[in-house]
Amino acid sequence: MARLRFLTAGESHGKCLSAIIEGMPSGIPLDEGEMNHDMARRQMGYGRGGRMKIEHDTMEIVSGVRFGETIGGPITIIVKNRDHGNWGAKMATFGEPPDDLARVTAARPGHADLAGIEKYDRSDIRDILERSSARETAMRVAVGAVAKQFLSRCGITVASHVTNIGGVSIDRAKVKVSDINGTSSELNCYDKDAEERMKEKIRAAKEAGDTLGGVFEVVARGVPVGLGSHAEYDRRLDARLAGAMMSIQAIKGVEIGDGFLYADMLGSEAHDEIYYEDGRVTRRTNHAGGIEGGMSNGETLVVRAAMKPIPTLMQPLHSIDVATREPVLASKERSDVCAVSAASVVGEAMTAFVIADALLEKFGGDTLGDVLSSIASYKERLKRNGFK
Ligand code: EPS
Repeated sequence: MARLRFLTAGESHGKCLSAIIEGMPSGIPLDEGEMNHDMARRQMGYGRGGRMKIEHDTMEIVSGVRFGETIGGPITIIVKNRDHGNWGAKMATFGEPPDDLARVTAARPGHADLAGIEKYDRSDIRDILERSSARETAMRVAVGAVAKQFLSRCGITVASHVTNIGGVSIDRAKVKVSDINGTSSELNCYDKDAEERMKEKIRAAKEAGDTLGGVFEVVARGVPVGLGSHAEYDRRLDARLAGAMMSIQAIKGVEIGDGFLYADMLGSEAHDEIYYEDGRVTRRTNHAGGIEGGMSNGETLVVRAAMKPIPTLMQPLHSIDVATREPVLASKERSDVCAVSAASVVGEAMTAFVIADALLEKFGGDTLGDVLSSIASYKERLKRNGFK
């Protein structure tokens, strides 16, 4: 069923991060500049920490692509960690730990530290945090960048924006879903007044040694009717999107379309009435966020995700030392105050990957040409029946 898959590997301060994508058709032209633009967008954002000044994340593709085109084999991508140079012996693959190695033993509430060290029976929380770090999201964006290149050839675009940071929300009357087009500001926010207030909130949190979360929204246009399926739980497009979004570090909630707002509505207010006007099937609303019955319905896809505040606090919370069980304050690592704008770029990437997978499931094909001709003949039928 799932035709596309990927794995990522690498520690935050290891030599490099890597990913392998398997199942991409051959013949997809890849624009290196566009893909690296997404890598840079993930690094931006008011409230990011010192690490982003060290790294200049660029994708190095080492397999599956020749002369700028996919060739059908697994695509391997590497992103080097510049900061590894500062960690050397502390992150060595072999040999003894250096004498001055300071083990991390104060678990951070909200992080993978406590459950991870217990599960994997390690004595240094670093063995857990190096992999649980959101640095891994660099590879999600790299994978998503390849998926986006494929989708753009199929007439599908994916963009995002930040709608809330620490309780400061955009004015929905000012920002329409149709405005979200990929141009980004410092916080990837389309309401300039709200963005200023969000920055103020981040500034205050930083001063207090605290952190902030928020909400972002991903919008996908050009998705044809009928991706996913109502027939089985694991073929439902909404389930696949929700799982993919929830897999992003620090995401604790996902909504499709009106999501939790539905709970307050009457059925007569909630559903998008169907019309047939000038030979076309139309809707006047999109409460469903482009998915009905687990399938795309031809409207714009709208997915929202809520991110919790980053668990590394400069004014640390109460915790325990995992070696002694003594009460301690949680460990402090260099970190971000707020990374919601970065998470929005990661959300785009995961959405692009899920749509690319669903597209291949429906249209198959070993080559981009096969996929495009299959889409074209399907769209002929859709057109006859009044769909876009
Ligand atoms: C991140 C890299 C990390 C953190 C952040 C995201 O780098 P470092 O730990 O060296 O500062 O800045 O990760 C976390 C907030 C976390 O809890 O792991 C990145 O590349 O996005």
